[in-house]
Amino acid sequence: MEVGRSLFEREIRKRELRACAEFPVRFAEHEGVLVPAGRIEHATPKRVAVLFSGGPAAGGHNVLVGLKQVLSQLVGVREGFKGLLAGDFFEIQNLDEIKNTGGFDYLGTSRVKIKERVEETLALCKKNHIDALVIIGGDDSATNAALLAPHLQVISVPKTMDGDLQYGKLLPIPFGFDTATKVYAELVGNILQDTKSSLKYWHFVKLMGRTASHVTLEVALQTKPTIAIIGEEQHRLTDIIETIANAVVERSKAGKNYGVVLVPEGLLEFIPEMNQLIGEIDSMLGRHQGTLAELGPDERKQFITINLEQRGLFNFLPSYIQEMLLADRDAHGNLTVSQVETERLLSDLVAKRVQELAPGTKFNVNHHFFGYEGRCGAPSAFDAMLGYNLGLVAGSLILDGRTGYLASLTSLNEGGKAVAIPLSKMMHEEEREGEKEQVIEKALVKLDSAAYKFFVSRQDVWMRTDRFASPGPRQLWGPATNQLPISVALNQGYSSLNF
Ligand code: FBP
Repeated sequence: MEVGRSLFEREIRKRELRACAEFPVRFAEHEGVLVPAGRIEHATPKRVAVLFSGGPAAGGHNVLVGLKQVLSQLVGVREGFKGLLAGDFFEIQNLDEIKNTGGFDYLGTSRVKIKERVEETLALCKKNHIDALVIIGGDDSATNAALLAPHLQVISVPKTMDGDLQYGKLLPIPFGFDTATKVYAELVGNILQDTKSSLKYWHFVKLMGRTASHVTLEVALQTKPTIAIIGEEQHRLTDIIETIANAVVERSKAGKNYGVVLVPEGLLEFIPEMNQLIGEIDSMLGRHQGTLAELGPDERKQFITINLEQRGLFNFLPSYIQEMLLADRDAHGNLTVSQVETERLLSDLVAKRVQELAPGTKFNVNHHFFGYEGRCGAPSAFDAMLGYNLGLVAGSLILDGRTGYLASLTSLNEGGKAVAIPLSKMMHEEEREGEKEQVIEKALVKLDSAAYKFFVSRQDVWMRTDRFASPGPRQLWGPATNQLPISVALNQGYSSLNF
């Protein structure tokens, strides 16, 4: 174990991306994006605070290591914005122990929206003599960074295992996605091996990823399952059920009473009628918080659902789904999709439909949810290096006096280039909880993207013939170590899968 770890560290040091080794640099504006153009001459030492925000993602600890290398005074904030608002700061000293480790436990994290608490946040930073803040988080956290940036020096570092913080060529992928998808691809690959050995089960696997289906698409590209559903296709529930049920019947006729279906965690919100239903419930929960707090479960259900336009759909859904739809939302007002048993809903409805289409068809089902085990895995070589180098870039931007930028690495197949994207460029208007807000856009799977088109071109063959692939565990040395996520390489137009 020890030998493995030090070998890995040596490999990482060797691979410090060239562009980052040249930091600190001065930046010049170029079409709204900053590109490196020289060295910082007189950087003033600063007291810089750093926090994690949102769900953990592999590679986060290495961001801290990179930052510490560039900045002399680094202050950790415990539990993200929650800790910041409680003034929970500590001086970061030696980070050797957390190099190349998964999780966010060194600092902790939380989900807090600071829209209404900007003044308070600034006052706490001032009180604790913080000159600058580095926010490591996803789209909501980058929105928090954009709100603070005009008043305090702030740099955002893109993280999320969901892969939904992307910005064309300038931000190919945040850290955390590669590790999570490699962990899931190993697990799905194992199930594929099992099902083609035992020949008797259909496995419905829900894969984490709050909204976008990037994770499911990537895992599908790595494992070639029987069926993978991509939420962004926005099919109606009945159409999804019909597709899977037809596949079950067709395969059964060919003697294959087994298969694997990948289900993205965020699927329900993409199904138009479900989206409307969830929206109606969200609005009831938002408008009647006070009243609802005083009601028992049955009265609450009655109160929320009595006037719903989609009441018929609500009543049609099994109670385990109804309960989750009525549950309290997370800090950002989101349905907690990781707790909704979408995989079970689909298999229950498919089971019914299969018996209507071809009575007596064998359909034995297993359910799985691969979520938390992927987002905190020890980082893949890619995420270890991405995290570390993002830390160097963010620290250099701070020293260069920049505020309101998101640190990024582009041209990942050519040694990597450090860039900084103005957060203001990434903002757009969206309706959130009934109000128009400026937020960082969530990047969804584009149906005209190279990765999606590649998947579509293979989908039918994967359904009919078993092309199952089992990539095995992620590698820290050897040829497979350098593999980029396939969807990223395809979408960026890279000619090889290597970074
Ligand atoms: P973010 O990276 O956007 O914070 O989300 C990561 C994530 O793992 C989602 O995939 C998942 O739906 C959610 O967090 C689960 O959140 P929680 O930790 O609150 O259960």
